[in-house]
Amino acid sequence: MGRLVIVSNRAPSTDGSGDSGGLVVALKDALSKDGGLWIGGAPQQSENPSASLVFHQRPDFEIGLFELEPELYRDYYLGYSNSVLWPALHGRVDLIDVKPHYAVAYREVARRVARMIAETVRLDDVIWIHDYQMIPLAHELRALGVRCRIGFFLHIPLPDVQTFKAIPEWWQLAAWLAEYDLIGLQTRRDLGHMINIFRHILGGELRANGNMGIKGREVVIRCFPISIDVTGFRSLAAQGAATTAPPPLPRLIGVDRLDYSKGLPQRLAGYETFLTGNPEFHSQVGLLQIAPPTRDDVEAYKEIRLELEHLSGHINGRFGTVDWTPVQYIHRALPRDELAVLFRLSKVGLVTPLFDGMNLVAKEYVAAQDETDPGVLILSQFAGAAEEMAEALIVNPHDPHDLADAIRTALEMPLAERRNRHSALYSHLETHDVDHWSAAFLKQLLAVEQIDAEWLARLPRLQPAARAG
Ligand code: GDG
Repeated sequence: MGRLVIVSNRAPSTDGSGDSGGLVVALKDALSKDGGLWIGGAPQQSENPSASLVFHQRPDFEIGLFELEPELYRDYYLGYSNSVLWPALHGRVDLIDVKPHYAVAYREVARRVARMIAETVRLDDVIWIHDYQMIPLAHELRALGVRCRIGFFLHIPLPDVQTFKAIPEWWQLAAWLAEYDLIGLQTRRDLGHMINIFRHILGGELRANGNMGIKGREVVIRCFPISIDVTGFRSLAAQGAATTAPPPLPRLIGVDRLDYSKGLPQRLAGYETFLTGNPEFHSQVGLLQIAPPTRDDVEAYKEIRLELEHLSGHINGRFGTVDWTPVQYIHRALPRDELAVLFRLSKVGLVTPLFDGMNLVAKEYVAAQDETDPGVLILSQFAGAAEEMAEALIVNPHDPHDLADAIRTALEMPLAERRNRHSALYSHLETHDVDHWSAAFLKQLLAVEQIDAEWLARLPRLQPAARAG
């Protein structure tokens, strides 16, 4: 194989700062082995963007930044990616903000980025494209004659076909996806939705080998549940906790980007129901919610922020005393090592999204625990992580009574049961960490047969006229 070429909306820093956690750690080894390249958006937009990638050599791998004009970036990123695709793929079609120029910008960015990639890739390179901001790239690259193997991983959920069709460009998106050699999804749930989308929209057929046959091409679709650096996070938590005093009261903790998909108002409603039905816990427990801002310029995010401020103020006003604040709400990002310690020193981890591709916080909470006296994870049935983490207390985030019961159960759970549940969760994570995830995806991508030039020339372009349903 040649180089591994990663493409994502944002590139890692050019000096290696801020690498801790996340994708960079996961992909570093694979990238440094064969002189890898990471292509991503420049941190700042530019009125005079370069027509080619701007390269930076780090000691471990090379970075190629694509620059965009501020207006184009806004329409592509805050517009189409985060006001159309993000809400739709999270099942919130009521929040979609359709503007035709958003879709134009999205396509234009993919065309430009594909041209920059085509200038630099070699035939034996393997291209791994990340997430919903970049869906048309394989289509654009093939149109430019790029024959490398191209894989795509969707970090967020894929909804059912009817919800998918609420996106005005639903046909086009399905056709773009069908041009990848490999599509990776987080869960079996999403894999099922991918199969149905290809079947109903493009007339695809599921083959015995699990691949989809779609009008003369074969697309490999598999699920690869993403994970974290389990042992690294565990050490971070253990080291920090050794010098940190535990909180005065048993603590419940939630850590989420302030996003409507994360179920924060529903979580507070469940906590309020718990406090209402269990007065003996008043002044005996506290909820710490950390919710750093994200995509502040999108209207729906301003609304969720106001709602959360209102609800936490309401609970504190209703139940708080001079000596007790039931909800501590922090609307700021904290350093990763502090988070790890906070997870370890919290009796209950609350992870209650309404729909989530995976949810790494669920895995971080488990990894951070002290195995001799572990806390309890309360996990939404709608987080992708629930497919792998059955030993958590699984809840329906829409039902405040279910959540309230789970909080009580978690706070009263005997040590032996906590240890059993934690041990099952941790042993799974230990063997299914982020290295396992990236290795599994790359192995599958390398197993795909490289397409030859003649085949690419003959490849029928999918046309809307070929709609099957
Ligand atoms: C997308 C998908 C999928 C949060 N607050 C702070 C902070 N965080 C960190 C967490 C965790 C990460 O951010 C959030 O990851 P999630 O997986 O929970 O959610 P998304 O950001 O929505 O990610 C998701 C993921 O992609 C990976 O494929 O699991 O389903 O939506 O690591 O700890 N980190 C720091 N300070 C904070 O205040 N340092």
